[in-house]
Amino acid sequence: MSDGNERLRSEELQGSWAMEAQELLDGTKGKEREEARRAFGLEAAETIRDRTLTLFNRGRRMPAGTFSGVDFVEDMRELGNQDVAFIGAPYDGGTTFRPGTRFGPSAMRRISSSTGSRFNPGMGVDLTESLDMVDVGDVLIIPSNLEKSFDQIAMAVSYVAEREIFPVVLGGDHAIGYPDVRGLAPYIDGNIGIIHFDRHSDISEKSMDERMHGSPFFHATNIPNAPPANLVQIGIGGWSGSRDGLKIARDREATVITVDDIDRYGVDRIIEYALEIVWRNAKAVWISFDIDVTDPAFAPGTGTPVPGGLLPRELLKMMRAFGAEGLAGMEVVEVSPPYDQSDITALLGAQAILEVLGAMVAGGKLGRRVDDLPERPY
Ligand SMILES: [Mn+2]
Repeated sequence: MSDGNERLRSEELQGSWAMEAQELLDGTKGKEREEARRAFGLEAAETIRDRTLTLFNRGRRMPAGTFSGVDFVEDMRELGNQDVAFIGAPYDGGTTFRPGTRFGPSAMRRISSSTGSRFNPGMGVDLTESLDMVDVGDVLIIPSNLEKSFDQIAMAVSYVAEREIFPVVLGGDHAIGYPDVRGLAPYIDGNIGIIHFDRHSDISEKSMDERMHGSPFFHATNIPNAPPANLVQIGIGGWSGSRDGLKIARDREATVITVDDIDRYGVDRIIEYALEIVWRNAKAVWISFDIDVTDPAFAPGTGTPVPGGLLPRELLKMMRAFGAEGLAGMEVVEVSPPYDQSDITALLGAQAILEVLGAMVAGGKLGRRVDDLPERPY
């Protein structure tokens, strides 16, 4: 014990003791846990140099719950035979304005957690009866590296699609729209059509020298079986983020539907028109739902809000209509809890997913439908 006058020696520091102790504390339990973590999470994409990192995040900052309270698949080698897999992609390094969507997956999981049934009176569907749904947790994201994160996300979506399981990706900013389609495309035997809900056109080649959240559909529609002729953008408008995009959409002959178009022609005619284009010579359809297509009064929790967007009832009706025709997967992006109020944005994102799944069941496109229901009034 130093009396305060002698010179302090290193062996008298707790830090020195801790450095010695650390080695002895590294016991068999830790090693076993590490081995299991690496096996359960699968091998990371090739571009990840640190091979101790896995494809799915196992063991580092795990989500507190699962989407809609479904079972969590810890060992990804066991995935197979399920109908639906919820995949978190908590990446927000593609954000050009206000960040925070890395917390989107956990907010949608928390607000949707439920131990009860998932019955919808309008559809006559109970999702828990009709679908085998699991949550596979989060893709292991590299927060500072967009391209490595793309490789991880695309590989994770491929892993699910390869097993013929319907992927539901919980974003994340809209940059993930590109790797999501890239991961799905090899498993579609023909062209993929894309329904893209957004206030922004998100089809610029780059912003700030990178493939940021304003670029997913430039790169997605460069994929040979995801042609821009089958891209339908719904809800475009406002005063930000669409000038360059409209030029590219014109050059590529994509379809752009504004909020005024929906006002003028009505939701039903827009649905009919969008379905005709998205399915033309296509084998499958993907929904990319940017929550900011919604009026910020109903969805304030997003990085780049634009007043005057769609109303939840319009939006959910469209989701049901596209779901009923069958889909190959969907993503919900740009839910940003730091700007949310009472979780209403996360709740809308979660409900859009449930509406799509329910409509797919009711339409006989996914899972097991009850066929002897009474005749519907309309
Ligand atoms: Mn947007």
